[in-house]
Amino acid sequence: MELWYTENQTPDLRIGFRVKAVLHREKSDFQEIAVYETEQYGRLLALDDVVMTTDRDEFVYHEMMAHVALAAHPDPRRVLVVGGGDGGVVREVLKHPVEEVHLAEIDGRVVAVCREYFPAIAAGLDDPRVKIFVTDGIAHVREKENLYDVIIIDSTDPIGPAVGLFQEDFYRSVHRALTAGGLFAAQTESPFLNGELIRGMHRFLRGIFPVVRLCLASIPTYPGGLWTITLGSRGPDPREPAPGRAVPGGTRYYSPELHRAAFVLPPFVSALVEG
Ligand code: SPD
Repeated sequence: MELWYTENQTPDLRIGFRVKAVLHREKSDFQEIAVYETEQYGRLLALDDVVMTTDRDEFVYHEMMAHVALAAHPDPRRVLVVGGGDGGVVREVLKHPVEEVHLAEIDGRVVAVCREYFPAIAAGLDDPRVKIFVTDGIAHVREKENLYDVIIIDSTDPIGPAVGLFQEDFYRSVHRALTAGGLFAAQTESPFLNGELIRGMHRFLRGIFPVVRLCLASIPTYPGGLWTITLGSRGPDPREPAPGRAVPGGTRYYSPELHRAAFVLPPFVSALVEG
């Protein structure tokens, strides 16, 4: 009998993956964590039945979440990743000459499961520059002031414990936790399915950060296939890599040309973030 993993992306839309094997399933204190071996995308991590990452398309999301913000900063030394317990964003951040990377992940079981089933994604977690805090990212950020050059918010969808990561109060804390020329990047969902969320976030972000931008990446296993990353800056405009910044080689989606191109928005997306 064929086995399928199906994500209900909206009440009217599903995406299905033919499954070779269910490798892991557990209920942690926060969510259901599952790992499937799929035919099309290799290993797939699902949290509460929502696709977080897959072996075959993870590079797009993790490279864009990390490199756009890092390359836009002239000298990023201390970086915070909120969420992102799989380690994919941390792995990419470590390709820059950073001094310290803090990971604030609420669910320590996600880190443990990903170390076991996604060793290539979790590869950076044992780097001596990385410090893992198993804690609520919102509280972690609230307690910090003028500490991080870059903050990357690699959250789950805006349901359950992640709701606060899409709210104004949290971004006021992000602003405070950043250094004077610092910037953040946050995953902000699909322009096809979450337009009003994106519009609302950009409205309040413009009241907090002098520069707010949106860029796009193509992620086939996320709802709608086209994904948004929102950046807010206290200093540089993230649409360009900072002058003279060397960009890490060996990336498969990100390049300096792609960096600039990712900010060219189709009119239906610019309409979400203007006014
Ligand atoms: N709809 C899924 C959005 C998930 C974004 N975060 C994924 C975590 C991968 N590091």
